[in-house]
Amino acid sequence: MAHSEPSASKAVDGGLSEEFAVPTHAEDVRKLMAEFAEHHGSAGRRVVLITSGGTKVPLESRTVRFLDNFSSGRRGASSAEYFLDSGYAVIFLHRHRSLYPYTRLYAGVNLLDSLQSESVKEDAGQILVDQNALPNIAKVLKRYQAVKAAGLLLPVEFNTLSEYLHLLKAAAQALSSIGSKAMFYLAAAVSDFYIPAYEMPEHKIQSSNGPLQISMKMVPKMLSPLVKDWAPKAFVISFKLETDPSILLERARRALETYNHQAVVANVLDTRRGYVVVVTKDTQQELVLTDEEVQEEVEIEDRIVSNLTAAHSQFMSQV
Ligand code: 9Z3
Repeated sequence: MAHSEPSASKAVDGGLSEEFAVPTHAEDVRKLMAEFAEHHGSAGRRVVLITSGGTKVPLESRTVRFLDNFSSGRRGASSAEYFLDSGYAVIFLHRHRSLYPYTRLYAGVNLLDSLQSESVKEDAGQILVDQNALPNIAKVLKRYQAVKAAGLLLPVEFNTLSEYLHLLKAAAQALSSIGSKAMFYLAAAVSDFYIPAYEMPEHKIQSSNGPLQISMKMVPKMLSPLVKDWAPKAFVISFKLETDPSILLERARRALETYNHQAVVANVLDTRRGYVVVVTKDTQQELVLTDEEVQEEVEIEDRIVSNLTAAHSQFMSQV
């Protein structure tokens, strides 16, 4: 046992700072995000915080083993591109090495296989790109460079659940200054369970001690303080992932009732690329891609983002 058990009194954040050590860079990142939000907000731009990728939960303090939540990061990364296309500035809070906007389009490609140096002098500073290996590269590069030059994308990385939770809190505080211009698009796959520091063994768990039994605590639900205290004017969207379709909508509705935010995007693991339901208090909208659209490489994130940006406009006009 590494630390003593924290006191029973819990802060408004469900005990976040008591149970999870604050990352050393959290305050610097908060300032960066606040400057980004103020800069874009004062230019009349909306800002979306996208969370993307899965959280990692360590089983040992000097971590050899950990539990991971599944998410490739594709939904977050592709949505970031559609939000940028719609004029939003984007804070991209993502799991280290999960898919990233624009580069995600070449995720399966070995870069060295798509470059040619034949007939090019080594020191000439020029290299040929194989257009078959990197299709549309010039177009994608232009979009990426335009976004970068305009400072419209702020990437922030997390690895562990603890980093994710603290950086989400920092982001929410940073975005509170722009009120209803802020959107939270919480697509990251976040663990429901963790082992508190005071129950975690310091060293690698030994298999010589026999089969492993672990008991995990419930992760505090950050959506509650986010909606109530940290960014009460923002437009907040959470995602609900299930593997059993029969319970999906009931769970999505329950999340809306519990946290009182604006919408839940409900999806089932196997069908998430072609079917989601956007659930709000009064509506339930299915977004579906036809086989033809899948063939044409239409992405469902395009539909999700159009749906939510329109709802965000309506939300802003009502406050
Ligand atoms: C999602 O449901 C995302 O749509 C996916 C995207 C993780 C399925 P990929 O990254 O997949 O494109 O491979 N994210 C939310 C998952 C989650 O942990 N939700 C919590 C829950 O369902 C509530 S916030 O309880």
